Amino acid sequence: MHRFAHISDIHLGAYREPEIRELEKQVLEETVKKCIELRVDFVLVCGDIYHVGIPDLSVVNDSILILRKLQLAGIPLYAIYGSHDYTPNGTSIIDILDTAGILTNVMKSRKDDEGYVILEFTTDPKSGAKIAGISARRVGLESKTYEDLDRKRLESEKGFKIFAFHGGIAELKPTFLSETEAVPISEFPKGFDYYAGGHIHQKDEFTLPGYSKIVFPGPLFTGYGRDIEDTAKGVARGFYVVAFEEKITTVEFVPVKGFDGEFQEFNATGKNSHELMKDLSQRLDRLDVNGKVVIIRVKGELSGGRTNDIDFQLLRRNLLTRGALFVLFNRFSLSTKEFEGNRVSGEDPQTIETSLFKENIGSVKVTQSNLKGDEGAASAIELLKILKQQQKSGETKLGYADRIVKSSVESLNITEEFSQ
Ligand SMILES: [Mn+2]
Repeated sequence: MHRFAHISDIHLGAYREPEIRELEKQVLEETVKKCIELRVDFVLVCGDIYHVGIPDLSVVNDSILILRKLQLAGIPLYAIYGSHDYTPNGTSIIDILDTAGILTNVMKSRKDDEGYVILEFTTDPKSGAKIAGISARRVGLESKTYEDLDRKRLESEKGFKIFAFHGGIAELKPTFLSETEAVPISEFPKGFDYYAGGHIHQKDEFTLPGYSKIVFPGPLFTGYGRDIEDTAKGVARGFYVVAFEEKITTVEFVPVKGFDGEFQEFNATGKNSHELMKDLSQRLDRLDVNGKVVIIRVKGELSGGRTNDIDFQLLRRNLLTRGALFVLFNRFSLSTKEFEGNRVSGEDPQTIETSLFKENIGSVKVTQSNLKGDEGAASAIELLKILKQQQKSGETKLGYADRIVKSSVESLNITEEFSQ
């Protein structure tokens, strides 16, 4: 009997706050401990180990200290890139961990003479399981990899086979992701024993004709955006353990508790800022928040007053004084009838960024087709991701500027016209 652990979307470093980072570390520690206790043959992570391609070195150091324990226990760690792990140009942390022997990147691809994408299998020495994987890549490029995939070759391989991927499947997409890119299942090779998914931040298991077991573990801890709300509401987080001999015998979800949460939602519609503040402080005062992560969503349109009238700092301080571990107000969907300039609301910053770009891309005059329409909006998001990168410690101002300019030009695919 063999076993492996299937983990996905850890998003280490997604939060700056030390309290959440500490919880994130504990969850990883607990996960590694469970994998060792369960004596799994290997661990497979299907992308987004880190929240960004070049994370804070303190986050990297902490995680290596923990992941090393797998290595010391003789448990190999296999991984593919997630959409957050890759960097538009240059080396990502996943490459460094691969070089250092902490993990093995199992996406090994090449193109044959006819332009087909050939994927090589990675064979786990102890269990004999064969893993083929497709990492997340830039929007557009990824679907091309699937389109050109030599499926026959993958399908004819004998043995216990796992297909690792990071992305949505068109037929299985949850409604909240209906706008993101997805690949039709027909482009996946058939007949693998297990399809190990990542990217979809919602735990689920599926079976489709020809595709026996498709599993998304969802985020291990809490990811970002709406994930922390779901965790606070009590949605289970964790990973899968799959037992197999020649075929799969069991597929089990192993929960890992991140924190005790409290989620509250307030609708501001019909209230003025003064009334909302009163409502917030009264209801929050009644909550038992001791030792909990408290997430509060405030939405709707105030009938009067400004959103700035709500003293969120004061409300937060009160909750912390009463023992809350961490407090987060999501007020991206709060607006007011009174004029406040060009304010856009949405569920979280990512949604707001995407809809802003999509709304405004039409007003940008460009000749390059990849900078127009939805693809243009995707490029803009890509560019924003690069521009958010901070200067690394030890990096000169000039080096920093150079790196940002180079990555930006490359991400927009305008290298040829600009290279001199
Ligand atoms: Mn993710």
